Order: sequence, then C-alpha cells, then structure tokens
Amino acid sequence: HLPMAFNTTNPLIQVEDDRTGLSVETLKRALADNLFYLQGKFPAIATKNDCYMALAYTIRDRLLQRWLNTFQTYLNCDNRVVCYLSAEYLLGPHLGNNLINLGLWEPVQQAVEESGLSLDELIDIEEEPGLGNGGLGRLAACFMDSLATLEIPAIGYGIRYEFGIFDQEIKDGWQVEITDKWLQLGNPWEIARPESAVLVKLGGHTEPYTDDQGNYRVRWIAGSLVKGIPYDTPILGYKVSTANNLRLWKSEAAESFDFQRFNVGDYYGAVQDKMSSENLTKVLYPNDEQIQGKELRLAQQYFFVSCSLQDMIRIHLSDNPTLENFHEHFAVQMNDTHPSIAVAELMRLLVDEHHYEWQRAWAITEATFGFTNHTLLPEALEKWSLPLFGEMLPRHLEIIYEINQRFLDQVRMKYPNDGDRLARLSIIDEAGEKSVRMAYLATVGSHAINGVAALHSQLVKETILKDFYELWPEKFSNKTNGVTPRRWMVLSNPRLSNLISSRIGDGWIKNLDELKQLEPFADLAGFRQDWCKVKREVKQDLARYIHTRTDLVVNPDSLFDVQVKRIHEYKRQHLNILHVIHLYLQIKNNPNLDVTPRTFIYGGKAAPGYFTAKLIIKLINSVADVVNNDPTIGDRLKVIFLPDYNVKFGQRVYPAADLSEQISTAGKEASGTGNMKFSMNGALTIGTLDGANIEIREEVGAENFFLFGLTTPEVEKTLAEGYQPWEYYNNNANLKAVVDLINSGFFSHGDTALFRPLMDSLLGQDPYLVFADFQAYVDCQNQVGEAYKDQENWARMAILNVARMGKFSSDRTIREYAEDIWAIKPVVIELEDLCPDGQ
Ligand code: 8GP
Ligand code: PLP
Repeated sequence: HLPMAFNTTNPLIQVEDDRTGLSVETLKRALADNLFYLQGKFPAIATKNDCYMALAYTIRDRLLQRWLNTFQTYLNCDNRVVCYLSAEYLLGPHLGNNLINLGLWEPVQQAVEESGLSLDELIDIEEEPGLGNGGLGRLAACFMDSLATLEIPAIGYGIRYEFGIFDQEIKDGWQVEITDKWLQLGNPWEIARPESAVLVKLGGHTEPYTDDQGNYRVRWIAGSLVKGIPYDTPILGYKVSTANNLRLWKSEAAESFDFQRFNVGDYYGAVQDKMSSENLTKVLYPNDEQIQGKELRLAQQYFFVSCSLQDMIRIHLSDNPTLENFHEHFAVQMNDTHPSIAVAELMRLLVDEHHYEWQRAWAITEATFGFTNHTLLPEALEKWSLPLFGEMLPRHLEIIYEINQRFLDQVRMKYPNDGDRLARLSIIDEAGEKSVRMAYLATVGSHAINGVAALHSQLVKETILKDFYELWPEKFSNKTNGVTPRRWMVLSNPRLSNLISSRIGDGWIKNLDELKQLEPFADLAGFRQDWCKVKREVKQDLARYIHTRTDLVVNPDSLFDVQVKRIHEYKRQHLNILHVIHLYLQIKNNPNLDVTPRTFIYGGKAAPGYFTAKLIIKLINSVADVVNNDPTIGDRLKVIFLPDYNVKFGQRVYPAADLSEQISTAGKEASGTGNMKFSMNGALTIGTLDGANIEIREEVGAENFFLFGLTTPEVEKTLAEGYQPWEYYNNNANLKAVVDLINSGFFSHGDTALFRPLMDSLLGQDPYLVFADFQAYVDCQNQVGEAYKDQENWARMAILNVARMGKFSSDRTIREYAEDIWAIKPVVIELEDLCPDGQ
C-alpha cells in the first residue's frame, strides 16, 4: 500500500480536458481522477498496481482519438488493409512503449513524480501479455509496431489466451512451470467488443442439397457452436497519428446454458458446454518449434481464423455490395502454418455461404493470401491426421480434397507420368498415418511465399518446398526479419539512445539507416569514452538486477557473455556451457592463468515436455553452482541462469551484453531476431554462418564479428558421411576432459547418471554437431577474450556494429512486404476531433 500517493483526494473533474490534456497539471489531475473513479481507491489505500492502472487509463484516454480516427479513416478510404494472422503475439508491456510513441515521456514522468510516484516503478509493474513462445510471436509484435509507424492500414488478428506462456522458476536447478496470470489484475489496454461477436462451427457432418436455382451445394451441420468475442488493443505508431488495431479473440459458449438439459434438472451437464467452449482460448501451447498434434490446438487455430475471416467479410460488406473485390480490400498474411486453415475457410465462406463459383472463389483466395515460413525443422512442420481433422472440420476436409485434386491436375498437366512428384506435392500425405500437410495447403493457397532471412529462403526453395518452387518460382521471395528500434533501443536502452541522438539527432529512430552517421565517431577517442561509460552504467543496472533476483554479485567490468533465447538443442546452449567448463578446467589446471574475467548469462524457457532442453538448464545451473562457489576462481568466471526470460527481461539484458551468442548449427536457425537486438545495442556477435547472422556479418563487416563453425553445406556433408561424434571426443583432449568431468559426477554431487542422457546423446548421435564445432568455438572464444583486453578497439567495433544495423529495422522488413507482397500504400491519419462540436 502506498501512503498518500497523490496530494489530492478530491479531484476537480473536468472530463473533456482530463481525458485529452497534455499539460503536467492536467495529467496529474487525470491520474488522481482515474485512481478514484476507475480503481475505486484513494491514495492511502491504493496499491502500486492501482496507480499503474490509473496511469495506464490516463494514457489510453490520450490515444483513443488516434485509434478511432484510424478506424474511421480506413472505413472511408479505398486503400487495402493488411490483416496479419498470427497465433502468437509476444507483445511485452505497453505503457512505456506507448509513452515513447506518443512522445509523452517527459510530461508524464513529471506528473507521476509530482504525484509522489516513480514512473520506472509503475512501468515495471505491468504484467506483460506473453501471448507467444519466442521468435515468431515477438516478430509479429515488432511488425505491428512498424506497420503503425509506417502508417500502413493493418489489423492484427490472434488469440486472447487467458494463460500465456508459463512463468519459469528454477528449483534445485530444474525448470518449474508456473501458470501465467497476466489478466489477474485487469488489462487496461484492451476493450471488449461483445457486440461484434461471431459464431464458429465445429464438428458435425455435411450434407448436399440443391438450392432454389437448381445448384448443387453443401451444407455443414455443426456439432457445436462457439462464440468469438473480439478484444481490441491499440497499437501506436511512433510519432504519427496512426493507432492500428490488434484484435484478439476469446471463446465463449454460444449459449451459456443448455436449456433443455437445464429443464430436466441436468444443471451440471448444462454448464459443461459453456466450460468446454471457454477452454478453447484458455492456454497457449508452450511448444517452440515442435508441433503439438492435439485436437484443442487445431480447434484454436480454426477458431481464430474463422472469427477473423468472418470479421473481414463483415467489414468488407459494410462498404461493398459483394465479395468480388475482397482481395483488393484485404491482404492477409499467414504467420507460419498455424493460421493456414484460412485457405480452406475462405473457400468455404465464399462457396458455401456466399455462393461463389469455385474458380472465382479460388482466384480471390489465392490473391488474398501470403504465407511466411519460419522454420525448416521437421518436428515443427504441422500436419494433422485425417481422422482428427475430418471429425472437427468435416467440410474443410472435403474442400481440401477438392483443392488438392484440382492442384494435382495442374501438376499432371505440367509433369505427365510423374507419380512420385504427385505424391511429393500432394497436400494429403498418404504415407503412414494419412495427414494434411499444412505448409502445402498454405503454399498452394497463397500468391506469395517467403522465408525470413536470405539463407533460410534459399533453403526453403531447396528443401521443404522444392517441388513447389519448381512449379511456381515466381511465388517465392525472401524477407529478412527486423526488429523495432523503438522498443529495442529507445525504450530499453535510453542511455545509449540519448548518446546517439546527442551526436546525430534522433532521425534514426524512424529511419534506422541514419545510424550510419555514427561511423566516423568510432575513431574519436572522446566518443568511445562516452560509449564505454554508457555501457558500464547499463551493465551496472543489470548487475544490480541480477543481485536482487539471485543474490549473486557480478563484476560489471567483466565481459558479459550472453545467450538468451528458447532452450533448444539446435540453438546449442550446451556448446556454450561446454566452453564454460573448458575455461574452468583451464584455470583449475593453471591457477595463475591470465583469462579475461567473464560473466556468462543464460536465459530461456524449455518446452515443458522437452526433456533434453530441461536437462541442459539443469546442467547450466549445476555448473553455475560449482564455478560460482569455487574460491580459486574468484571473480574470473561467474555463471548465471536468470529465470523467466521474457520481453521485459530482454529489455534489460540486450543492452548490457558485450558478447551475443548466436551459435546454432548452420542451416537450423531460420533467421533469429535476438541477434539483431544485441548488435543494435552494441554487443559483438560470436556466431555461425546461420540465419540472419550471415547478413549481420555482411553489414557490420567480417572484422567486427567473431565467426566460427561449420557452414550449412559442411554440416550436411559431415552428417552424410556418417558423423561419429565420439571420434571428436577421442581426438580432442579438451573436449574429452570436459565430457569426462561431467560424466564423473563432478557437477552433480557424485551422481554419474544425472547428465548421462545428454552426454550419451552427444557421444552417440549429436545431430546438431556440438562436438564437431567444439574446438572452433573454443578457439574463437579465445580470440574474443583477447580482443576484449583492448577496450578501445572493442568499443570501436561495438560502435561500428550499431552504426551498420540500419538494415535490421522491422520498418525495412515491413516496407518490403508492403511493396512486394501486399501492394499497399500508407494512409496518413489526421488528428482532428471526430465530433468537434461534442455531438
Ligand atoms: C522462429 C525461428 O526459429 C527464428 O529463427 C526466427 O527468427 C523467428 O521464428 C521469426 O521469424 N520460429 C519460431 O519461433 C517458431 O517456429 N515457433 C513456432 C512454434 C511456435
Ligand atoms: N523471446 C524473446 C522474449 C525475445 O525478445 C526474442 C527476441 O527476438 C526471442 C525470444 C527470440 O530470440 P532468438 O532470435 O535469439 O531465438
């Protein structure tokens, strides 16, 4: 509870002005007013969260005009609108970001302080909407920011999970999952729109009929009905008046009670339907790059896609007589295959409900959709078994059969007598358990298909979609990912941002290429000094944070060597920890060794069912326990696993890193976006030639990047030639010493069995070539250690990294999508009152 947070308990309320005014006095009054009238509290009994809510409503009031004007403008203009369909949005907290985008930071800070509160504290209280797993969900959030900043008409559609990605705790070194409760204390940023609810059918069967004109048609008699309620959140652009809409769907029972059951006294049975409907959007599946063939997951996907398409159709028909020109009004982008059932759903809506003839419907569908692939990992490629699919979506299965048949006829025409090719291209996989290949459905139903970095887009064409590429080369392109500099520099690293702006102005925030102007400063000793001072302060902030979270003391002058991302074997956190053990052994064998002091920082969640990933977390924590408590090591090595890596924590850690670990097996990381965030904040990268690392290295210069490891062709060759990891173990004394130490039980209180599964898998198969890359990694890390000793040159390299990151703004990425795929133009939003007379 806060004692007398505000200095007034009886605010004078002037509704108009209090909701829009921007002066410090007005903001203070609005804050007090919202605390009193919306939170129902007075200062003496207000919690910090009450104060946060009061402030959030104060800010929301000030963006509503933009939001409504944006909506109104889109309704009244003929411009195309992008609809981004994504099962995940890893948004991060809104308050700080909205203050930056509105340009209101200073007056709000003053108002908050004069009310006896701390803005930083209030910003920190916000629970982040963790509606995503990792890279893919975070990319969707960066895209929404850039769409608004570029004034591109856009709607983000997704799912309002009641429980987002789980919170991670570490107990005895192991990951423990705790339910995320982001909605528990209320969400001031969303507005529910129950009046715009839509109905979604599930299950049941289909039946043919002949309509009044004698046409053959099919009707879907549903087994059950679910209601989708839209919840809208404004997404502001930076210093423009655009506020696009993020519309997330929550499921509810179509009828709260089944009255028939209720009347015969089956009260519990009657409520059951309500409960199972609400289950649909209860929880985000916490799997990163691993499909979850669960019925509920398919239901989630279909639910949000159907709600969204029905919504688009309703919007379209409010201003157009027919759906004939639907594709001219909407460009729909599918964020991976999770929404790919949209292809069949739009066909169903057009053919069954709006009675379009198949070919016309197909032309509209194909012109509407674009599809982005985010991973080549086979375990992530979605497919649904036919029985499961047919039971839940009987009509869609029929439609997919029809799409497939017509598509395969096309293939037959082009490649007569090529049965193998037909089998390879078929949307229905006939081998083993028959299933629908969702990436194929998305590909066939889209006019544009893209990967997310140059190498990845190339591999898409050479591997998973090779036959499709041969068929339609013109549909394929690359769109290298980017990240928003608003959240990932201005908000998360104000010290660095201010330093940059003090020298080159603040144009870079909207046009990241302007960072180029920093290049000459890399040669100025004075600037380098200022740079190092900022870095040290930011590292000190993180050190303090680490101390409060873990009780560990870290030395801000040590090299902060950071790997934060989902825990996965392909991302190779285990390669990193093997190097730590190697360094530890080196110091133990030679106690006077002159090593660069390092703090190894890890963060990331493992999918709850992914045993090896969880064991890697346990290994990191076990090594940390030994190393951090070994007095002979002292300050030279510290190992920290910071629990619960999320957007908020990312905002603290990217700015403080000296070294960014991007060490995936070449060919496995589609792009990476964390790599960009580090580099933009002045960390140097140690990395493989994978994903966007390749393009980052091209931009920043090979001399400013620590490269190691096998290339993609080398990886393929090594595996094809019958890779034997134990040979590396036998032939490399360093590697052998590390593996033997783990196996001896040294890190597990003598328990030699604990890490066996991990070590056996590395010695036996090592599918991600950890052992093959071990020595190259160690050598490269030695170079890093040496380079860090020359702080002047390190700073120079860091400055050049930042100066050359212009390409990796998501603004550039979105511009490319807008030009090449969506054919869409910006629409400027004017900020005059919608009803200036107050009518
Ligand atoms: C990720 C890719 O692994 C990463 O390289 C890329 O930067 C990012 O997408 C954005 O393009 N993929 C996923 O996060 C992913 O496939 N997640 C799905 C299971 C949810
Ligand atoms: N999770 C969070 C919270 C992030 O901010 C990011 C950054 O893009 C990611 C996951 C993805 O990280 P990476 O690209 O390193 O896999």
